[in-house]
Amino acid sequence: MPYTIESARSIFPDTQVASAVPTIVESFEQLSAEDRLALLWFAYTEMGVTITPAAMQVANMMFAEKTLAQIEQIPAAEQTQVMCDLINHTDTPICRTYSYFGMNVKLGFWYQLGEWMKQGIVAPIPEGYKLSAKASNVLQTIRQLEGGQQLTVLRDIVVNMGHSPTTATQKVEEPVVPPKDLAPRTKIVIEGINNSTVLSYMENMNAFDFEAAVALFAEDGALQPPFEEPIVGQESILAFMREECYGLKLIPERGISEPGERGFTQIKVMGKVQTPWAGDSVGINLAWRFLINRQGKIFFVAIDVLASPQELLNLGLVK
Ligand code: ECH
Repeated sequence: MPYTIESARSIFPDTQVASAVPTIVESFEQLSAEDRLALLWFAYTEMGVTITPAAMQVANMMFAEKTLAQIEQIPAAEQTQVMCDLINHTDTPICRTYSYFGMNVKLGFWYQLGEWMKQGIVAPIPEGYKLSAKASNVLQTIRQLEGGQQLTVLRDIVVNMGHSPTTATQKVEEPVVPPKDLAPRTKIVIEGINNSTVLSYMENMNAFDFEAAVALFAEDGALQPPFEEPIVGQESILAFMREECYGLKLIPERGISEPGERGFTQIKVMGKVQTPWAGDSVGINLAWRFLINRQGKIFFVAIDVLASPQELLNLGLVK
């Protein structure tokens, strides 16, 4: 049987992914809006990881300026209402606008609101706010996660906020403002891997040369980001990379390559990724699971956040 995207998703089935992340996001969504707002504030301000605005350079913040200025000018009670609306996915003009922002703009938008909350420009969380027992449990679970997983939880929550009408959600394409210079090309060495497609993939991603990275995919190839459905086809993958991958640093460490069916090759690489939002202070532990076709093109690659650093050593070798 030839591979399908569906069957490709289960290569290296013993990879242990950080399933705590979607579980926490789900229980978070059950809480009241006030609790969710306060919980995010506590989680963000207590997080061991420092968020830097350096990533704002890769975010096209121009898209959020009008909305931010609007929020800055309204009374405190209305500011809190806007934030609760965003958290509640309420159908308001601001929530609709927000849902059209790209991932980095959404993060930059909340980064700015967080700064304003600290300075008293935007309504802070009421002093002495007491979380419900359920919310305290969720916060406690977040506290126990490693830094990379805390970042992933916050990002996933922020990305899901706002309101997108269920019909005809044609996302407005943001004009791309790539950094002036491509990042310097650095040669990648991965212990146990000499597959040139995989090595070129890592090098091109780190150079933000997404056209070259996408050219390594089969035309109907797919990329599956952590906790998401696969993105299929070169054009869609390129749009995704332009929106979400500037500033990422891929740090693959070691891997294993084994023959698949019909001349395909399956390759698992373990390593880390750094986000421009946290620089080199956090490495998110990852696995890339590649399925390379007979022509040496990427038919499928899944990127998984690993359950624990110990998983970095789990190459799926038969014991
Ligand atoms: C305040 C209170 C009110 C509510 C809110 C607040 C603000 C919260 C803020 C949160 C900021 C969070 C941030 C999180 C950043 C997370 C970044 C992550 C990046 C992961 C990247 C990965 C990349 C993987 C990939 C690889 C590939 O090879 C292919 C592509 C791709 C406090 C005001 C909300 C401000 C900044 C987790 C995993 C490796 C799949 C992309």
